[in-house]
Parts: sequence; structure tokens; C-alpha cells
Amino acid sequence: MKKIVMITGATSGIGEACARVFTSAGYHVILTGRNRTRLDELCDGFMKAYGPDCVMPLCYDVCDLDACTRAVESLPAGWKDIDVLVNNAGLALGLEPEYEGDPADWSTMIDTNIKGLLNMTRIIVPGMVERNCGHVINMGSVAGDAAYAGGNVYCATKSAVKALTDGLRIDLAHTPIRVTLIKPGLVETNFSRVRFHGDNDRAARVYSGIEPLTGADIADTVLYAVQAPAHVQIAEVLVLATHQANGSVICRR
Ligand code: NDP
Ligand code: 8X3
Repeated sequence: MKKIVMITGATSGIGEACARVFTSAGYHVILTGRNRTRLDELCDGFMKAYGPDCVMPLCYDVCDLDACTRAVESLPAGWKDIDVLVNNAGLALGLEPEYEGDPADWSTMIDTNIKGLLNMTRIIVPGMVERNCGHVINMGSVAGDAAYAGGNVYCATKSAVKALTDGLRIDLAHTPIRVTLIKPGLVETNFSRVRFHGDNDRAARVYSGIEPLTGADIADTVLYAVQAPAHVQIAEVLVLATHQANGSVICRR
């Protein structure tokens, strides 16, 4: 029977790479994000490669609980029983000291990384409990293990993702539903362009002098966790570039 994977933030970076890995492995994938043009473009490509019913685009903002609910309710028959939820949508904004940060950036990070993840969990997991099967993958970060300079609020949101993942795993321990936290280090995506509000040069410097991870490296880890035997729960995985030791120690050439 076909397995359905829902990926939030599938229009770019790690989420897009997860969509590639899961479609090519034969899963049916719901791609979500706010960028409708990119969603349609990606889905067209996947349908050409893997057939007309391999993907389903859903355009909405994870911060908006009503929009999340409406989007999930709009799924056609055959797409509603989600087997795997990849809570990936997220972002960092700014790298200022905490006492100089922009409160609007703080709200966007908290609303997306914490409340967006909670919105999707609240909507999708009850169906998994009812069907007695499922897997939730939350995208944490090495940033959630310890704060780094200027990381303050972003690091706090990823620490919250760790706590929420652990909490969900405890709350679901009486079920066969598995809960996994993936904690990537430096992955070259649109992440730093978004963080620095479109400053491409500054974004490029984040990945200079080191071979960073790619979205595909993380997607392979997600697929590994999902394909582990049913009695194996990959609880938490920290994935770093070889020359990164933690959120602060990066050895550049
Ligand atoms: P990208 O900027 O490349 O992708 C972010 C994705 O999140 C986009 O698809 C974007 O879609 C989506 N998104 C952002 N805000 C919203 C929103 N309000 N509603 C719906 N979708 C949203 O970054 P990454 O792929 O790198 O980031 C993905 C996740 O991985 C994030 O949670 C990030 O914190 C985490 N991470 C990234 C690391 C890195 O070094 N890159 C390392 C560790 C963790 P759209 O614009 O279409 O809405
Ligand atoms: C993204 C990785 O180290 O830039 O979570 O915060 S880092």
C-alpha cells in the first residue's frame, strides 16, 4: 500500500531534498510551503519523473492554524491518512546580540519554528493515533544543543523543538508511532540568505572554507529513520559537516 509523507517547507533546501528522496523511493509526497509557483514547479517535475499521483502540493503558512487546518482538510481522498510527517519548515532571522535583536524577527522565528511545528503536530498526529501507526520527524538543529554567538532566539526555538520532540515521544510511547529529532549542522540551502535578509555575500561566507552538508545528506538521514524496522525508533541524530565540531567550532581552510 502506498505510504504518504507530508513535508513542511518543501519548496527549498532540506525539505525539497526530502521530497526528492521520498518520491524517488516510491512514497507519495505532500509538499507544502508558501511559495505556490515553486510548489507547482517541483510537483510538475516529480509527476513527469514518477507519475501523476506521486505528489500533492499544499500552499499555506504553518504559522496560521486555520490555514493549516483548511489545507489538510482540502486533501483529496487517498491522501488524508498521513504516515510520515516531516516538520521541517523553519528559519533563522538575524545574528545580532540578543539585546540588539529585532522583536519582529523573534516573533517570526517563534511562530514558525515552534508554533508552526505544534500546529502541524496537533492536526496530523490524532489521525496517526486513531490508525495506530505513523512517524513524526522534527527538524531540530545543532543550534538547539547550545547557544552560539548571535544565535540567541533561533537557538532557543531549536531547543524548544528538542523539548517538544521528547515530549511527543513520551506522550506516544504507548503507541507504535515513532518520533525522531534530526539535528543538522551547517547545510548549504537558502537558510543563510533568509537569515541575512537577502545578503548573498554574507550568506556565502557562512559556508566558505568548509565543505558544508547538502540538503540531500539530511534527506538521506530522514529516509534512514523512516525505513528502520518498526521496532527501531531513531530518537535523535546529530549530523555535522566533518570540519564542524558543534554550533561554535568550525575549522575552515
Ligand atoms: P530553506 O530556507 O532553504 O528552506 C526553508 C523552508 O521552510 C522553505 O521551503 C520555506 O518555504 C519554508 N517555510 C519558512 N517559513 C514558512 C512558513 N511560515 N510556512 C510554511 N513554510 C515555511 O532552509 P533549510 O532547508 O536550511 O531549512 C529547513 C529546516 O532545517 C529549518 O527548520 C531550519 O531551521 C533547519 N536547519 C537548517 C540548517 C542549515 O544549516 N541550513 C541546519 C539545521 C537545521 P516557503 O518560503 O515556500 O514558505
Ligand atoms: C542551522 C545551523 O549552526 O547555522 O540550524 O544555526 S546553524
